Amino acid sequence: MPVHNSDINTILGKLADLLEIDGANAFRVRAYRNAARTVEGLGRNVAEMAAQGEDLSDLPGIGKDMAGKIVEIVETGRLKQLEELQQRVPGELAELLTLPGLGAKRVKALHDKLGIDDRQSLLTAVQEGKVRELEGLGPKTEQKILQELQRRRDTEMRLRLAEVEEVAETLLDYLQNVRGVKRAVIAGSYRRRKETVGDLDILVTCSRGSPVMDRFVHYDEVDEVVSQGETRSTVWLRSGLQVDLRVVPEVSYGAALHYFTGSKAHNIAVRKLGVAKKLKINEYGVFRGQNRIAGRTEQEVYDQVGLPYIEPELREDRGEIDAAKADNLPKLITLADIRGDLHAHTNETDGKDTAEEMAEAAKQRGYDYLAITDHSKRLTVARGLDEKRLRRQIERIDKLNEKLKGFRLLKGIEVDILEDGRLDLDDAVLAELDVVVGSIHSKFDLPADKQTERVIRAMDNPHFHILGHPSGRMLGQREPHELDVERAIAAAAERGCFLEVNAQPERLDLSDSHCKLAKQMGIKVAISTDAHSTATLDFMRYGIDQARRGWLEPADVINTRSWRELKRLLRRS
Ligand code: DGT
Ligand code: CA
Ligand code: CA
Ligand code: ZN
Repeated sequence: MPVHNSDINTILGKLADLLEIDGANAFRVRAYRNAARTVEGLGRNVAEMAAQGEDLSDLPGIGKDMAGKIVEIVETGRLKQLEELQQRVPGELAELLTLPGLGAKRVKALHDKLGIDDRQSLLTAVQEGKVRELEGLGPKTEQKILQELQRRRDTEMRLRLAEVEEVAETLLDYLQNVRGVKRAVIAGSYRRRKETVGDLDILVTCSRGSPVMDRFVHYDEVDEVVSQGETRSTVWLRSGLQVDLRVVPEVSYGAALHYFTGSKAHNIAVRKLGVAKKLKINEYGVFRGQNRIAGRTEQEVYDQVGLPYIEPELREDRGEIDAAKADNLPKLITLADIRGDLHAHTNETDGKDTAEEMAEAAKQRGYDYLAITDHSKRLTVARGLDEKRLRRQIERIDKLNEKLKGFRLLKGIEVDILEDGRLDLDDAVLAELDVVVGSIHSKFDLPADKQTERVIRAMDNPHFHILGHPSGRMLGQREPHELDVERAIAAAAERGCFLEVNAQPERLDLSDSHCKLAKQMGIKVAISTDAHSTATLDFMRYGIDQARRGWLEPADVINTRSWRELKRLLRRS
């Protein structure tokens, strides 16, 4: 990797910031800043200069010592001194430097005077109005910092649904057991089963005098109480999740549940329908003038605006209101509709359990079939199968099937799609399989047209059935690769192939809106767990959540079929 001047500039600048926070001598700090500026404004590539043996200490403002550091960056792409400093200065403190109005000097002041060492302590200080009192930081800057902190929390601090689930359900259970609590329910994006959750919104109804608020703020996992009131409190949990709890009267329960389930866009659309009927709809109920005419249940709210009940997963204002008006809402798929799983690994490659154990676990889940789809040889880190090993696995599965009663293991592979769109295994062996899942595990960075061509070429192979984890995204970790999903869907439709909804909680790939697009374009999907152990066969329900958000019905999903029907679907003409 060639080192650009801007890389050097960034590293030296960061070093200067951390030194300043760390309380280093002001001259030293300035020396780094000056050197950074010199490099930035040089107009020549410093790495090349160094390679040609030029003495960097000839440059203005750069001494012997500094030249040595620049050479280190040029040669290694890193600076040891910076890395050591990053160990010492709290990482979160350095992050505060990127907030509006906060340079190193001010971050240091925040740290020394107010004990602020991370985003959360800064947020609290801002909310308490302490920050504006520091020199040079007025209410205006404070407001800007607050906005930026909230924006970042909204975008980056979203947790994956599955991570939130355990924490959320344990808390819910705890609240349900508090004296006087009648109902406790989680609303918000969690109830809509969105792939990531910003914060948790819990509603409670209870009898007078119930200590629910008190119990809530004293819950074991609470890290910090942001606010506490009679009907609303907000806390941070140790897991990094913010939770809002609201106590609502029984007569408002349905209206409140509807309101706090959202989405906001859906609420606005429903409220508009109410306005047309001269009704006011809010979290307390449905009102005509001063009279509350509905609000005990969500159904009552929808009744008032003349709509059938709309499932939470659909409440995104993506057409559900019109569909409801036309009595044309999808009858969403449920976990009970699933007859088998079409993507699973064993300990032959990077899975944990044997094919037999996987079969037993799938059987226990009430399935009729499970496809064993281990990796192919290109994926060496997973000890991918070559033709020979795959043939041996095929034989073993044939044997296993002889003794499995009322259940069938399908012979499959998750074959790598090579850079040019060829598949990683011979056609002859692919032809012996029941299910071929093709996936991209390399060259994620091709431009969209190349990546799309690659996928379409793979589908040209007559043995190809299902495109595995189509976009390659990892929630919060890896952006989807550039792929024209619409074209890929169209190509799959033409060729009689299918797309996967990978149910791994960090993948959920296809996304909800791409599920919907696939349905609109008339192609079916497979909802698959990509399980690497018996336990993770349970990820199926996250795939179902995603599919429901994508409007999918049982008929849109191939693994709701019996093996006989599925076999026919997989046959490419
Ligand atoms: P999140 O937390 O970012 O994952 O997403 P939500 O949908 O849970 O959003 P949140 O926690 O800000 O608010 C919960 C629900 O409360 C939201 O889905 C709809 C409702 N809500 C919040 N603010 C407004 C508003 O200004 N107008 C209306 N109509 N509803 C709102
Ligand atoms: Ca929320
Ligand atoms: Ca909230
Ligand atoms: Zn894969």
